[in-house]
Amino acid sequence: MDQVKDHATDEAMLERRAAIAALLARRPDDLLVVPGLGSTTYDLASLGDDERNFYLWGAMGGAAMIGLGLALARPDRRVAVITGDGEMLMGIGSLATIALQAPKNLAVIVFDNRHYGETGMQESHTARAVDLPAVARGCGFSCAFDVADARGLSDLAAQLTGFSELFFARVRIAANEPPRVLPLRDGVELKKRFRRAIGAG
Ligand SMILES: Cc1ncc(C[n+]2csc(CCOP(=O)(O)OP(=O)(O)O)c2C)c(N)n1
Ligand SMILES: [Mg+2]
Repeated sequence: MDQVKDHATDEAMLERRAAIAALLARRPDDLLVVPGLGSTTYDLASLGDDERNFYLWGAMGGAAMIGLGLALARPDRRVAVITGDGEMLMGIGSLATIALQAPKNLAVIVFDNRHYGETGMQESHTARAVDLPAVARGCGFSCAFDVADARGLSDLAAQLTGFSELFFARVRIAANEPPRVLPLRDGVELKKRFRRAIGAG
């Protein structure tokens, strides 16, 4: 688990749509993705729809725990939660439970733009003090990466193609708002097709 190195530099911030595209460019068949509500859902949808995506339109603070449930229920799959800093902060205690359970098939990735982008770009706690990888480590994650540039992103993308240990990653992204790409909004249908996609429906 040492492929992903910290490469924090002062280079320009990563752009979120380029970041999601790079992360999932070689998405393996078994990878289920749970995006947080709002921007990360739009980011994921910008890559094209996929029934292995469980889009969240609400449940703020719940993305990581939904990922934990999936990872525990389906040890034959890998699960990546890709959420925002505000969403992660709302469910920050989930990191403690996830680290204790430590499913080997779960990745928790936070797109940290230091703002609540979806609701008008109010500053979040990560803009001032909260260091998410440090929080994850403090909760017991043995792997918590800090990704700030293209090299780090490419390491993280490689990691996602076949990880075998729980990890956390914060991806530092620019606080911009690309045009929204809205996937299906019917929660019942989203659940049904996701269950079908993983052979549970
Ligand atoms: C319980 C609850 N509180 C507040 C909101 C409003 N809300 C929706 S998205 C969001 C901010 C999300 O910020 P972040 O996760 O950092 O995503 P970003 O858009 O910055 O990528 C907020 C406050 C909500 N949907 N549910
Ligand atoms: Mg944010």
